[in-house]
Amino acid sequence: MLEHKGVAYKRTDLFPVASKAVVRAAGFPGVTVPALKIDGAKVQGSRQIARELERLRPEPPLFPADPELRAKVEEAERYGDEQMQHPIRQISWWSLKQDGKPLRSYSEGAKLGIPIGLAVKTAAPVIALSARFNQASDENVRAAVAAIPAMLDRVDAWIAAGVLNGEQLNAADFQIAPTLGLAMTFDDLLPAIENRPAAGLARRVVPHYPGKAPPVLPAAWLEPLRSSSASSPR
Ligand SMILES: N[C@@H](CCC(=O)N[C@@H](CS)C(=O)NCC(=O)O)C(=O)O
Repeated sequence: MLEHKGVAYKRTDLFPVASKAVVRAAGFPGVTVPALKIDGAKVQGSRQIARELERLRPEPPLFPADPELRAKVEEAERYGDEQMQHPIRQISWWSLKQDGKPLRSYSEGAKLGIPIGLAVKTAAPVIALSARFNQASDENVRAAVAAIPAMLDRVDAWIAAGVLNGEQLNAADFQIAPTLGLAMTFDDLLPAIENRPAAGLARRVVPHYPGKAPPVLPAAWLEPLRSSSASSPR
């Protein structure tokens, strides 16, 4: 969104878990990232950041001027934030807990302040805690996987309706595409997504999403995805 607005920025990446304390120590009210300091203001939360950027720099817009279309974009944006981020986060931590080796690939380009090799070597407890904090239990992750086809159907329908992936990218595109991009780094999930319009949105907004993880999910959990990828539009 910063690049869309042409706002120069300095990026800092934080270790999961420790990020909570760092963000608090930096004076933000909550414990989550993304968090942004801009013009002396501290803005936290992806949706709040979109609105503050729109206020500070209206062009190019992140929200359509037409009120009806804006309401639809805001609905899609809220859905992405509240319904899509969490299940994909749960699947991600669960998968990395089974096999931590792919972690290095996710750290590509990260500005952590210490060497990536060292960060990766000390990652096991961070992964375990992140899985726990995100309630990434077997049961929840199985449910999260099963929810993916309906999620993708919604995104594809919004794309078909011109709410997402239109000529001008909007706040909902920037909200949803990174979650899709993360999901597509998992070889378990990629086949269910890659031939759908949703994949086109992800690749447009985040052409080089770092990370790649080989399959680790039990075959039975992936069953709901098999019928989804077979029936998805090509
Ligand atoms: N949905 C919110 C929060 C995002 C969120 O939960 N971020 C995670 C990292 S992906 C986080 O900071 N977790 C730390 C915590 O919940 O304590 C947003 O889009 O800004």
